[in-house]
Amino acid sequence: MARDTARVFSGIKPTGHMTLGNYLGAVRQWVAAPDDGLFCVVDLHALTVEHDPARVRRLSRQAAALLLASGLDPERCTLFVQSHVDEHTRLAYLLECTASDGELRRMVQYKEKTARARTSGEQVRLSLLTYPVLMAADILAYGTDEVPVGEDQRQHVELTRDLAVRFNQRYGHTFTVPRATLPAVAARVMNLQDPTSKMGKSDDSGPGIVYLLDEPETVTRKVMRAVTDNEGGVVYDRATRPGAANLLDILAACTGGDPERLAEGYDGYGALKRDVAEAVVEVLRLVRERHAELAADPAAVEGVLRAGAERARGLARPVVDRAYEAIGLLVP
Ligand code: AQP
Repeated sequence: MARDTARVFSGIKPTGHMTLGNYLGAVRQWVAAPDDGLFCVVDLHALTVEHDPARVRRLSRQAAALLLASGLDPERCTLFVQSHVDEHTRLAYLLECTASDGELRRMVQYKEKTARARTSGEQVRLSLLTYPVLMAADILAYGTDEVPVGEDQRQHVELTRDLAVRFNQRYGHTFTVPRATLPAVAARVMNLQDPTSKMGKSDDSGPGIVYLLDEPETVTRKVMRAVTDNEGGVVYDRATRPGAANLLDILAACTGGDPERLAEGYDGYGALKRDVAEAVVEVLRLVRERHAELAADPAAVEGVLRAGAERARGLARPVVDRAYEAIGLLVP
């Protein structure tokens, strides 16, 4: 039966504490999505790099609580943990039989992370190469139309589209072809200490990253120490003045303004940083308050995840069964 609103799916990896980048780039779009969206703590993706099992478990619970605290309403959407729904890995294999080795080796994240791992002498897990295919399965299993993500995930959603189209051409129409939706501003929030690098939750550089649960004083300290430049005035130019542009993007995302227009209101960085700090503290205040309530009731969060997984299984199963049949397997 045709749906009258877009089906939305997206996920977050429990690889670190959730950041302002996750919130402004992705989670806020999830909260604003039409009813019936599916949002997932993609725990299997966290196993693609060196990990501590106890930490992944802890961060998975925390991510679920933070998504609820950010405003996801379990009455209006489905929130679940990826590893609770077997259909994702079931479908991933079929998509591995659809993808080529070359296209996965071209993924920017794979190239960057393997280069980093090799420099530090770490082994590169095979799953680091194949995980974009699992991500494609996450998305395609639900007949997803829209995938709200930050800029860094755009390439993986493009791969998902390519795989859906290829599968449909080879085996008959099976998958909806999804598209990435990015926020108008703050699609790539940069590290405050290194505004040419993304603010990533698995990075070690604490002072450059604002975490959702940072205390207001910590947020203010990090913003006030943000790296900018020595040029005069405040101008929005991502290429030549990335530090200022990042602060203006954050301010625009928090207040609903336009970064170029906002720049016109400042002569120097002191006042800009003060306003950014205040705006971020205000946006995060409610999230921190709600999180404190949810953290005191872990059983409620687990109940949401249990119900979410059951609903997700029911939605994914027929789609994945159709794919099994289409590719030539006997469905029991
Ligand atoms: N800095 C960011 N700005 C805007 N959006 C961002 N996202 C992540 N960082 C930013 C978006 O948040 C969603 C979930 O992100 P993720 O869990 O896939 O990745 P991460 O937070 O970037 O975590 P890692 O472990 O540090 O990831 P890697 O090393 O892969 O970059 C996504 O929609 C993402 O776009």
